[in-house]
Amino acid sequence: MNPKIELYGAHTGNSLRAAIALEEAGIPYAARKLNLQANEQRDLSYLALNPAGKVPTLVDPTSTPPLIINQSNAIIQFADAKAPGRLAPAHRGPQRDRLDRAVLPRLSRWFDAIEARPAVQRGLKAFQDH
Ligand SMILES: N[C@@H](CCC(=O)N[C@@H](CS)C(=O)NCC(=O)O)C(=O)O
Repeated sequence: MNPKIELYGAHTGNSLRAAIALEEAGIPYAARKLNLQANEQRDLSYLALNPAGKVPTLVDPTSTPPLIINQSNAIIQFADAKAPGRLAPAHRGPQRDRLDRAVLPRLSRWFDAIEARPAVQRGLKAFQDH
């Protein structure tokens, strides 16, 4: 089996929007849940992936060398690039330019409008606390 993309996160807005973007893009991933209260984000093994000790972090082992992405906005851009047209219009134009500048970096606001979508519900479950 091919190695899977891993998304390290917790029940936080930044982790959830990264998970939702992967779900919307149809990218298979394994959710690796960190317990922030237990300071798992400060474990040396995690700091090697994200020296700031923050979630989320995406690891794509299918890239050579493996791709490690720390910022939720960058993870959203990664999902958009892997599945053009699923998160935003695929082709450049006024609508796409506006999304790049405004909507993609502010996906948390956008979620209110799309909460009922199955992909969003799956993304929200990825880092559920219980
Ligand atoms: N700009 C970063 C912010 C990441 C961030 O602040 N994550 C918080 C949770 S939302 C975190 O990991 N906090 C744990 C800590 O600071 O120990 C992103 O969008 O990914």
